[in-house]
Amino acid sequence: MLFAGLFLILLFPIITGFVTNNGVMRTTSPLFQSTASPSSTANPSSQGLIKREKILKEPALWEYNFGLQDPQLTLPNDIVARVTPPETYEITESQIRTLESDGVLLIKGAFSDAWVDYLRTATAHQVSNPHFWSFAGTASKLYDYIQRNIWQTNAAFSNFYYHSAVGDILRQAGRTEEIRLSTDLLMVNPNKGFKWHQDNQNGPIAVEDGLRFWISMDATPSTHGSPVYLTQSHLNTCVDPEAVFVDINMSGLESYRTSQKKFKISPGDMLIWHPKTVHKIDGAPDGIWDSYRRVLGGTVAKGGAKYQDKTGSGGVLSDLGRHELKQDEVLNSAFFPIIYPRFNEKEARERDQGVVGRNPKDIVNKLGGLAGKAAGTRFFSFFQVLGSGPGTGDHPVIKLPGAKK
Ligand SMILES: O=C(O)CCC(=O)C(=O)O
Repeated sequence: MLFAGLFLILLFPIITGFVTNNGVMRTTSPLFQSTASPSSTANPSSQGLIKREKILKEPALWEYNFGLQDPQLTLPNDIVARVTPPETYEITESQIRTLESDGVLLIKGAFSDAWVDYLRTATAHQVSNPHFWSFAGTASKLYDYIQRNIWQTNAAFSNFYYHSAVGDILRQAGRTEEIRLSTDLLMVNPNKGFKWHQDNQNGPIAVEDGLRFWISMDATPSTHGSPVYLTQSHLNTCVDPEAVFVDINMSGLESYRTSQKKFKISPGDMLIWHPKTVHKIDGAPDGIWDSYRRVLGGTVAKGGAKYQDKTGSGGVLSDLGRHELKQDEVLNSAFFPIIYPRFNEKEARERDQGVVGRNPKDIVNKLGGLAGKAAGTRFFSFFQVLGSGPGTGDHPVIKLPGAKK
């Protein structure tokens, strides 16, 4: 019964997507283009004269792929996959202090054009060959394409973590000697955007052990899509640690809500923030992206982080693998691969062999605890923040056992 319920929940978005977009084929969109021009004011479509068209249409049911994918991309800078040590990139003490005091840091041009092109090509391949694990977010129209733990299924992304300077940047930002990838997300075009929220899909780690990262392959359009943060809001003591959505008019946030940082993003820019920092992404007003906004983001764990079993809470959604870690054990597992000082060959091999991943049994076991009332409500709230809840337009409503509304 429970299995049937969960199965329906997991299938719901795909069924909805299929019915509402019956027969819609993917566009032969120029995803491989090096720079998609942001929606510009000079564009008649953005002035309401021409109906705006999505640059990317959602996949049909039969287009989804399973298992491991490898677009066999050549890495930039003569890097030999699994041989060359990761690159380095120095950030300044002043940047680290900005992160610590403001709760968010923008590093302009952290990744070169070569890396941006690499990520765009990897994304283009992924979107043209959609993976099954993307269907919940993609078919329900939250994003044009979104997939959690993309590094597990697509070798181009794991190679990015193993060989780029991402680990080196994050270890400096976190003042730590080790970085493990806790969870990641490939996010293409956040349709109607994310409302104000804090992050609690950080994988199985404590908030203080996590650092959020966000690497953009595109410029944000001039009219929408900029990330906005409440400066210093990581210091707040009023937002429920389990909350996803945050009402910034709530009592206790007065001193933070008046100081907002809105970032103008260019390709290769990287944002790093504290998981408690309250932030939002304003989507396209009509939910239609006629240019690309491709981002690779996620959470890394600092050295010494201990496994936190989140079974029974919404947090488990970012930890659906069948590993053997138990509460408070050091996070030392191929499911959370080390990327600084350098990748571990055994962990990388286990990824390549498909030992690391998810299967339906893992999901049923781990989501089982969500059948409880309170947890169900929180899980529901996670989908709300993605814009799929009531009052957010035409997105489907996902009902869970125990969810109140
Ligand atoms: O860029 C996005 O689409 C969402 C980013 C975000 O708010 C997050 O990763 O927490």
